[in-house]
Amino acid sequence: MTETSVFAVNPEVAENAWVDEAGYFRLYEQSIADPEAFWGEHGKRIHWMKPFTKVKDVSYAPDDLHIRWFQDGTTNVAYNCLDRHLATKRDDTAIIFEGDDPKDSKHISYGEAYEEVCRLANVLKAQGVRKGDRVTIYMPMVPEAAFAMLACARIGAIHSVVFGGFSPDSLANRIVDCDSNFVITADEGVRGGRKIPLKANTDKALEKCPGVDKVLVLRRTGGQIGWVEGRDLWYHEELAKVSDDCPPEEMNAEDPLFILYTSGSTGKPKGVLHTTGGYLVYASMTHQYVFDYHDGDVYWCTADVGWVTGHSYIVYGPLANGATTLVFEGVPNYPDASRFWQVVDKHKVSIFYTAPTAIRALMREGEGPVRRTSRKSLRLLGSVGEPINPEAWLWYHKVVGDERCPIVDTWWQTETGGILITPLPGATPLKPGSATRPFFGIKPVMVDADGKHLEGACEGNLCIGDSWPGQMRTVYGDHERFVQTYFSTYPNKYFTGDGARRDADGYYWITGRVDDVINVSGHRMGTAEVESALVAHAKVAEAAVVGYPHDIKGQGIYAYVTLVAGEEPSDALRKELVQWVRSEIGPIASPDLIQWAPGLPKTRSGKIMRRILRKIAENDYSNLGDTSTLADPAVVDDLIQHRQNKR
Ligand code: 6R9
Repeated sequence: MTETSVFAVNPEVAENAWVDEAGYFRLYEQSIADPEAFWGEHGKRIHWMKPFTKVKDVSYAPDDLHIRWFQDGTTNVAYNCLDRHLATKRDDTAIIFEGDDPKDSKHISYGEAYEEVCRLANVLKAQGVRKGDRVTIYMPMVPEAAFAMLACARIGAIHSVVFGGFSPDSLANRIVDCDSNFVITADEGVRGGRKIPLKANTDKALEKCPGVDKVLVLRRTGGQIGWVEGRDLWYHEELAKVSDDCPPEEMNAEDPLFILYTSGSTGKPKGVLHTTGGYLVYASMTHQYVFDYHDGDVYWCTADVGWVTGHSYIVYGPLANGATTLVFEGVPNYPDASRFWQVVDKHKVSIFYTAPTAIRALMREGEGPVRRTSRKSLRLLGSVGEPINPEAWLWYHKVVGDERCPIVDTWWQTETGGILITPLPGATPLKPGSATRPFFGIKPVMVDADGKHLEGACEGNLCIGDSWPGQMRTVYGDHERFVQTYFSTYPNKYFTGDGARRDADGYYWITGRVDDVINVSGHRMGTAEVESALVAHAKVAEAAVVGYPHDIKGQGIYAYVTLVAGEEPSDALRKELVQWVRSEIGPIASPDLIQWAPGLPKTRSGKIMRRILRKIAENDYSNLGDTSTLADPAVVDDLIQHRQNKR
């Protein structure tokens, strides 16, 4: 890809930011030269009941893999997120709730959140939940989801949040895998005006989970639900029965905080395990620096608490920093495509963090719905979840941010607990499409397929050479899988599974999962690169590219293309797009086949399921694998039909 323009740091932003460019380099060098000293200092940013004396104890050797941070310190995450702020912020807003219905919103102060979490923690205790027990949280995007997480943290129970869009089967598998016997859910969720039958799904899931003996049910809609006497309890009734005094459990830094399931490239989802002290230090520190959070900001991350982004950057990072965090129940296009920006104006949001897939969807609707709103309160924009193509980046910058707001393109993973590669708003000149530079303490290492270290400008597989406090500690119940997945491909390094390019300025450009990289006539090509070129065409709304077996080239390029509303597919347009990609990247990138796709198969978190697209591209429909996690499974049938009939 050709180098795009560089957006210099705005001097005004730099002046008011936690770090400027010189500060970044100084701190980064310190963090790498002496991690013990660096994290020994920054580890103090949270409250410790018993201060740690040991900072880091890590070995990446496959036969002796262990990761320990602040291991002799004790603390409590809920104490850090709530109690600690009461003296100065009891009446300040902790959570702004914006409901699916625009008429439905409220502010919850730190004092109120503290009281409710204490009550909920007492309910859990009264129902027999003990330190170390696993509690499953299957909730809509309401403040009570955050309260549930914090109540677990308060008593030392390990939470496993399951995204409310998952099916009963997926929920059951996750409950069984971690042997959880307590579920917190709601009668129904509401998204985009539609009800989601959370309690009915839970009932169905529990047919397969004999171990679950209690279900706590939040009344969200008042809809009709089934009820199992002796098992099911109303949230509001139980909370009314207990006191609001619940001393926080003293937890060791390395005691588990939560399990979060994430899909691997193979096999069943992995239960990623995060622990207490290091995770909180890292989540809160990245939240402060990456989003340049200051008191008075109104911070909004549009993720769902069912994903890691919701854990670290809706709940734990912001609340540990005493921030005001917005919890949004709805979707970007309900009641209309202006909703995000209406919410920004309504609550004077200053920091806005979302995913490229949402940006592209809104881009498709044109500038009108954005321009209708003011967005004056915004000062910083963020992106996460997948590579953001320069086209979408530029639109986000120009149309949403009125060219005033820096964009932080934050690269990280469920496994990393927090952001690893990212710009800092006051410190990093931006290049659209690049996640730019490593955060403090992060040592990216680029390797080739054989594990040879690559220096300078290069393209290869992205590993991380040393640990950071927010790193996952194991796969719950399957430590061997942890070792195998992340530490065996390239010994003594954490392997991210992502490919990346490092340019001459030391900027990182994530090219996508390594299994998404295709090899065309011996040339390695990031599918994201071709997609980015396609999406840059005015008539293309979205594109997904996969490799497929090709007699001469080894792999050919197969592109699924969704057109902008109102555009008609035609052979002429197909030729035009091939020509377009050739001129954007080069002849080796020209798509061999373009299939018109009215919709793309996406997970509910918005990630394109390339595995399915590869199968369809290969004309192999027999083995599409598990499609149950798709947001809209019907999309697949549609694509197959197009493949067979029209192409
Ligand atoms: C936080 C999150 C992780 C995978 C990761 C990578 C992709 C995330 C990205 C990005 C390019 C970014 N990814 N952020 N790719 N630029 N800014 O999304 O966690 O759901 O575990 O996904 O997402 O491929 O490996 P998770």
